[in-house]
Amino acid sequence: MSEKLTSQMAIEMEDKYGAHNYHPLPVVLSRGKGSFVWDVEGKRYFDFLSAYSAVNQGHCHPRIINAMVDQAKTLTLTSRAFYNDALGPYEKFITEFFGYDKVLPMNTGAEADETAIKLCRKWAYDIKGVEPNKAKIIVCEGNFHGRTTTIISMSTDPDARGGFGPYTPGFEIVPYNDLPALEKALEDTNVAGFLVEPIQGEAGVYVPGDGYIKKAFDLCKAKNVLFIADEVQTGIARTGKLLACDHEDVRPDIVILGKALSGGVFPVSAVLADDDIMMVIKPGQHGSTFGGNPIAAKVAIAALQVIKDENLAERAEEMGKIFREEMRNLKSDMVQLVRGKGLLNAIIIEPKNGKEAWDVCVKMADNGLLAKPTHQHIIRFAPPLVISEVELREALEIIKKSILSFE
Ligand code: IF1
Repeated sequence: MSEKLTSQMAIEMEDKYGAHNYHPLPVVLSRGKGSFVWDVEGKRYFDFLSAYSAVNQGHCHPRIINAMVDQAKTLTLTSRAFYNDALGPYEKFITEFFGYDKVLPMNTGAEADETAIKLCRKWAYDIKGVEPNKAKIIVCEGNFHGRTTTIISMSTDPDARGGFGPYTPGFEIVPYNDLPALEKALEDTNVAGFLVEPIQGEAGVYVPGDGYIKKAFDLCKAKNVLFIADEVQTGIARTGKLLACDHEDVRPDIVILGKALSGGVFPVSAVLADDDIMMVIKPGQHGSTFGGNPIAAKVAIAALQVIKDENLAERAEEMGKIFREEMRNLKSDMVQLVRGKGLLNAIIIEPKNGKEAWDVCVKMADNGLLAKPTHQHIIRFAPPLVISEVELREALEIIKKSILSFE
């Protein structure tokens, strides 16, 4: 009946009927398995974006998909007006998994960040004793926490925030990886929290200096300020530990999770905290229709169980070392710098003969590997953590060959 959809047709349809809020690489994907995705013409690619680290467990992981399908056939949504028999067991599981008293379930990363902001402010008024409407949250230059109006209010990226004002007040911006600036900002007694990405993703996989997270945490503790870690992108084994904060043995007061909490199956996010913080939110003060739905509960348990059973944090650590070593050995003056932790890595591209990071990504796509430039000169490399060493070495050959083709 209908003719088969080609890549060209799919691109034209998105262009015509969809809002132009993205500029994708011209690849139309229709199937995924493990470290690979296939386009509508059947061409196979290594996925080195993993949906921005949502697909840490690999595409269509059978245990996660089965958990979803089984629950989808049984009960999908009750709302939180009633109890359901999946949420309680999930809450017990995830709080024990990460070692916190309580969880507040949401859907997207941005919603979980919003939840953490509200929680922090409420804690400031109810517990810390900040005067009404005076609470401040310190955030970092170059941050990325999502797309809501409040979250873009604390962004320093002109694309993310420009033209969307008026902005939500109550945020103070300090440079990332700058302890003296943080210490100074913390002198204000109205400061309630410090919200930080342990590695800045959108900023270009910007890894702070050793000890930054630990010292920032200690500075916050000295001032009775909540240390809030946005682990939406860095969490769930991506950087070689369950949480990126684990690298410095920091236990944040509030942890924000999203993306890989569902293995990229559908939106599941969460905020973790202990009772002295979480219990400031009372019935009716926060929530979401879909947050904590039975499918999400089952999917998240399966997704976390896979992380543990397949030792994905350890794999990320080992494979990441190979990736960085191999890339640092590449003799190309187009590669200025290689940085990252675990399997969250980036290379800084020095343009050559007018060829930039975007051109390298297009070339890699031609050669069967997908990655995305960020900030014009940075390419992020974040394959699913299930990638085998053989697959990784094959992928590295594609990356090297693509870069060297511009020499
Ligand atoms: C897009 C970036 C990655 C995040 C952190 C919260 C959220 C994100 C640390 C919000 C989301 C995404 C969203 C995605 C692109 C992407 C991204 F390049 F923009 F920065 F991953 F690197 N905290 N990050 O990274 O989560 O509401 O999207 O579920 O297209 O905007 P969300």
